[in-house]
Amino acid sequence: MSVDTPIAGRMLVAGTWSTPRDDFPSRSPAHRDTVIGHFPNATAEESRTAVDAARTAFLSWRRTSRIQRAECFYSLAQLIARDTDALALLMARECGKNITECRAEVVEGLHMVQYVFATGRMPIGEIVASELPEKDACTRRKPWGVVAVITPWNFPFAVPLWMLGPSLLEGNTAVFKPSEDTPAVGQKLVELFVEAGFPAGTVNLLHGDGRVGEELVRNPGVNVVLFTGSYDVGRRIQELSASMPDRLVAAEMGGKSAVVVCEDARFDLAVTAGILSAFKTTGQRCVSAGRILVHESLFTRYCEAFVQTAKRLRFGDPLDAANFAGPVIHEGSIEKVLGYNQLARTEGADVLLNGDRTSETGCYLSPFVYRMEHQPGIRCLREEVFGPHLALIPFRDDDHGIAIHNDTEYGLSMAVITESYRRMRLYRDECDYGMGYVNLPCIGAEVHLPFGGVKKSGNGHPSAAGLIEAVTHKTSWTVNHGTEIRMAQGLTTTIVGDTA
Ligand code: UN1
Repeated sequence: MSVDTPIAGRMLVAGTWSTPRDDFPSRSPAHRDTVIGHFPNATAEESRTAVDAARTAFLSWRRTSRIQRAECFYSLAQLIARDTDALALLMARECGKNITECRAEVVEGLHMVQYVFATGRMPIGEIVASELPEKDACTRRKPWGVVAVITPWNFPFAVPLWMLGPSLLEGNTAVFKPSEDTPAVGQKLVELFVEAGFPAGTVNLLHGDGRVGEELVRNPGVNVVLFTGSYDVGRRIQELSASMPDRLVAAEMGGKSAVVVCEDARFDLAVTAGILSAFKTTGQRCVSAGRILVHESLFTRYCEAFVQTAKRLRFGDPLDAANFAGPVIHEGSIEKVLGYNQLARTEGADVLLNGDRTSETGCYLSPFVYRMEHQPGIRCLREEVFGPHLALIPFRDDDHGIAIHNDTEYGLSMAVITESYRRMRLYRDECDYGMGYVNLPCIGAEVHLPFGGVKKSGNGHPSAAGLIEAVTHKTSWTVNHGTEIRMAQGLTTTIVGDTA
């Protein structure tokens, strides 16, 4: 099929693809007139059927050997490797990320699948001692059941795999709802799961907007909701789930990450780290830096070098590998970013690069860069923008730097640029974050590490390799090899009447 033929959007329930429907289009942010495909918006009935299908499939999938489940991921890895170029191209067209970033994301998804396969033969529990020598005790992990996977457009391939991988390996089944901005990539991923031989009902696909997500979350047949996206939606999911006693929500909800450039920083490294953190993916990673904190002794020089470099960045056609980054995702995002640029001006920003719309046909924005002294309560220094909007903030000493770093309601990722191991340790211990980096950008996590944050950024259930904790519950199992009962803690076994 030519890359220009619009994709017929279908949903997958119990192993059967629905007939295509044209409820909403997926458009390329690079050319709003280019339609990637037409997709159905799942009805309440379709959502219920998908959860029922996952529940039915759970009964047999959880009884399949863990190693057999892992081997399905081996097949999936082969297919992802086979289709890497096509997947990257589809992603670049649908979400506007540069083709080089899309390829890196496919590789990140592949790494997750490889990790899941490789952990299939690893231990899943612990043998622990009992007080009584004739007893053996161990811990085991068991799957919860049905997992709802609700994912964002900015990592439409890797983030679903962070969630689907560990969930399915552990014996759960899933209902997956990709973002309505990237349904084509979501559908392609599910086609690969089917081709890899995952049994009917283990992965079900629903398309649609927030209403479909809400139907899923309201369904008591869903045991776990895995969500990455905005704080408001994550909060709503947690509220809807609060009345369900056995519902677990793992939510990753954005950030206002910072790079801290200390007085002993390697200067060029600090500029590169700042630029990549702020503007890779056009500032649309949840880990993107909205703030660069620079020691006052370097501040003027850093601002100049940063602006000179930022001016040279090319934001353009996602299919041209020579471009640094692409457009933002849609018109709503343009409005939001321009709104924050305006807010920064009214809050007293000293604007160094005046970010603005640069195209009528695509959602292109140039970077907005400003300097500002930190003061409490300044919204543009505290709130997530999710676009090319960056504050350069001077600080006096490490205590001041740490205080500014922590003065936001988010705590996702951070980087400190320093040559001092003492200073590095101070930032490691005093800053609020889930993922910390030294002499690196604050983006670029690898899948075998937990991915999550604190405060408004996450509720303590990190994704990727960290997700095994959320998609299983830990059980204990104790076996008596004696021929009579002896109890722990010296508890007597005498039954009333024995001594009479
Ligand atoms: C996200 O921004 O939503 O750490 C995910 C990174 C990538 C994943 C980002 N591995 O930048």
